[in-house]
Amino acid sequence: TKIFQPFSTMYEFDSGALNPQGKLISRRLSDMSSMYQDSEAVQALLNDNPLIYEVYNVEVPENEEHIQHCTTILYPGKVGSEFFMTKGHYHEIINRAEIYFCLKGKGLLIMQTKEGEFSSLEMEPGTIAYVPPYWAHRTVNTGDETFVFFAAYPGDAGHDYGLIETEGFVKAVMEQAEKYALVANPSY
Ligand code: S6P
Ligand code: ZN
Repeated sequence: TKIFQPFSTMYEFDSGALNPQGKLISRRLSDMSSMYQDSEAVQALLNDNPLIYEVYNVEVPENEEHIQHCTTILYPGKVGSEFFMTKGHYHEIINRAEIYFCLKGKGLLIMQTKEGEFSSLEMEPGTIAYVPPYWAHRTVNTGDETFVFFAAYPGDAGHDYGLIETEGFVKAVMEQAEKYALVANPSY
């Protein structure tokens, strides 16, 4: 067996970034334009193509011995009245769980199973959310500042975006009367 060397990473409290930054994933509206409900609002924003979120991913081997860990920085904003959100996914190995720890801002963690069960949890700094095995998960920035959370999950979990890309989540998170509302997604 090859022994892996211990190491640490610094979390930058102001930005939510990691140092060293690891593998950086950036997603703009054009990377997920079909996931928002209001296609006219999408078209109107596509020229600007806003940055919606970034993931700073500590690079460890993608196998069951290891624990993947990363921060997600989800910017505030809306497409029409739908809040900025992550794409959302099932894990490729679907029975792999995950822990989210909110560090900054506020948001909503929405989850669903393939059987159509739906659940949501509010996140604020200090909230530790548990995403159990079999639940797809997406985060939504329901506030007006940057929403940041740390995530840890089994090294071999992988990401399956397919079903979410075609069907979406059971509910969309929209702004209504200066609060958020969970609204049925007609294409689910
Ligand atoms: C990974 C974990 C998060 C997300 C990240 C971006 O299992 O759930 O790190 O990857 O928040 O979301 P998404 O849906 O684009 O991967
Ligand atoms: Zn995940």
